[in-house]
Amino acid sequence: MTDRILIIGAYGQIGTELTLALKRKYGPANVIATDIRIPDHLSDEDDSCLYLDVLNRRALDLAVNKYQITQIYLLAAVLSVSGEQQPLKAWELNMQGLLNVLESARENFIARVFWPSSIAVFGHHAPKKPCPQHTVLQPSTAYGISKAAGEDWCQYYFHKFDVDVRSLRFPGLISSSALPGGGATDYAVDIFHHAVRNESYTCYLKASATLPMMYMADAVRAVLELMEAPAAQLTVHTAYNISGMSFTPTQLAASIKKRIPGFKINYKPDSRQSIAESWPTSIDDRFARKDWGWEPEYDLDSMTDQMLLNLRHSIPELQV
Ligand code: AKB
Repeated sequence: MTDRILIIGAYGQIGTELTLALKRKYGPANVIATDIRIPDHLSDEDDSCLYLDVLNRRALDLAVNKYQITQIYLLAAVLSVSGEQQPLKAWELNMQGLLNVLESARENFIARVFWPSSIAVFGHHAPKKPCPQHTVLQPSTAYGISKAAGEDWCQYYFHKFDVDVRSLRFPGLISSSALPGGGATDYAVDIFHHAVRNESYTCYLKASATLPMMYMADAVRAVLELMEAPAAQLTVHTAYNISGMSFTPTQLAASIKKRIPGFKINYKPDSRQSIAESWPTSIDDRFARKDWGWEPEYDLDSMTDQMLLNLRHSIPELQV
């Protein structure tokens, strides 16, 4: 039977690139991209998108049945910084959205579900460097609380109801296609948008704030590889730690300066620094490597090259 894919939150930071990758893999006709915000201009490869609010359980079930869905990718979420402004909204969307998808998957015999977790599940009491797969989770943010609870629900639905739900604890994701929305790691994308315009950048984290990060091409490949892995090989049913690279704002700025010598950064840490301080600085991803062969391709310098190249091609005012 052909897989039929439902993506919820198709035009967010992960969805923008993952939707295209899934359309390439399964064929555009087999991928139903949905969001609550439909972009004005869609690319040729990406010419259809439906409105779907994951909090509307009936609409979700209707879509699952109408399009004979076999896999659901739930990407809609409120991230760490936005979640601190509206903690209950973060809890409602992140938690009720996941529960709606898990219930729909259970009732409609969906073959596989993907749901992203985050390094935000770790708090001050988890080891910082590297942070192991199995450790204490005492998240510092509403977003982290919803992701940690969500992981437990995924594991519960797996054991109790045989729902094959798979998850990754993403670090900060860096992409040239979509702007991040409201996370503590957003600086690592914003900085490139300033650099390609020859503008200096004021960083809201301390110069020395090391965080785990990943280039989006690696993140998308990780999702595809995890979702293809034979079920019998998977030993983690909460969410897998995965690692890409770790760097400080100073190291990222130095990598940009090697390519744009005039680039300047200054620092004005704000409340986002305390969120960053509660997260690990590097991630031990040995379970992902062993169970389904995870290996990142991009390091700091190759990611910087790719980001600058892509942004110079995609920002209209840089084309003159
Ligand atoms: C955020 O900063 O909130 C996210 C994350 C690490 O999950 N990028």
